[in-house]
Amino acid sequence: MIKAKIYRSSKRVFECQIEGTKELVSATALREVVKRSHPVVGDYVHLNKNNDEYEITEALERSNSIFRRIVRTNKTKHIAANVDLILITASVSKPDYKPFLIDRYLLRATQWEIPVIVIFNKMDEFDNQFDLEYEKKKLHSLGVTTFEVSSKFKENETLNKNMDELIALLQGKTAICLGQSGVGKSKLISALSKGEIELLSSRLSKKVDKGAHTTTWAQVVDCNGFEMIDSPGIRSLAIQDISTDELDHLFPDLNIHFHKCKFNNCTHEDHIKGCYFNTLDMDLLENQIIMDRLISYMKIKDEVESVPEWDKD
Ligand SMILES: Nc1nc2c(ncn2[C@@H]2O[C@H](COP(=O)(O)OP(=O)(O)OP(=O)(O)O)[C@@H](O)[C@H]2O)c(=O)[nH]1
Ligand SMILES: [Mg+2]
Ligand SMILES: [Zn+2]
Repeated sequence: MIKAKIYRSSKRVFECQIEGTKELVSATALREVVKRSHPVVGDYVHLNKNNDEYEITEALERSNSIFRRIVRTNKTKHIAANVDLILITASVSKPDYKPFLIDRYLLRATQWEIPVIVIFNKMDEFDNQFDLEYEKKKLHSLGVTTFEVSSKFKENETLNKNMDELIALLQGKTAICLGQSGVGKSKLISALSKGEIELLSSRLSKKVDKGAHTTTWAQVVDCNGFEMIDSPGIRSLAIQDISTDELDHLFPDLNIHFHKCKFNNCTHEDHIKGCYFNTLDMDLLENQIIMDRLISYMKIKDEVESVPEWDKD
């Protein structure tokens, strides 16, 4: 029996790296394994070799996974397994930096119970398009580490040093890049591999400054000392699979304040009497951060509540 890890997947044929080697082999999963385990990239599997053909006889239990619950069918769709760290990847130029999107990814990371850091990519193009220092403080206050890098240009000493620090942090881990199409996830992984791997990346569409959805499938990339999972830019980050109660727990920084409102069904809107958030001194940076997060929370809550309860699970 051979132990291996799935690097790429399709319906029944999987590209696997044999443990302890750099050898990649193609293996077909037994029908019952597909049915039972729905193997995905990052899964550990057992292989059997039959006349030069490999077959996956078993998928091992996952430590965690990146998943989505599909409301309509009440099924969970797994995208990648056994992930040590999520790199929420954002661009500081084009596509525009969107704090609201970051909050959505943070919420998911909390739901998946996977540690997260935020990468500000394309720093070579940063021209104060937004208040980066404020965004960093906000993330740091949530306990999230940030890195400013350029995946394209190698002339800037500070940015190179940041990339090296990121590489040092990644040693021994399996990490996944998540973020909008066009922010440079594939380019970042190529840079992290120090030129060992060149992943397909492509220019933004000129008209709309949006990504081209270049990466279509998740895959694991061996970066010598750590592994990176490239993933497609997620088109929809709909939040409809989450219940209102669950949502409060996915904003732990706000959840510690909710009980301070006078009424426990407080909607936290501007004019509401007895709302703790309306008493905050907005001259203080920490309170500005709380209010910013509250706005994200309320937007998401609106979305969550727009799904009828009967359609949720
Ligand atoms: N100037 C600059 N351009 C970058 C940087 N990183 C990526 N790019 C460019 O941004 C474009 C998109 O990069 P990709 O790596 O394809 O982006 P992606 O996030 O993988 O996109 P999808 O696969 O569509 O989800 C390409 O033209 C890259 O060359 C960077 O640090 N600086
Ligand atoms: Mg890509
Ligand atoms: Zn309130």
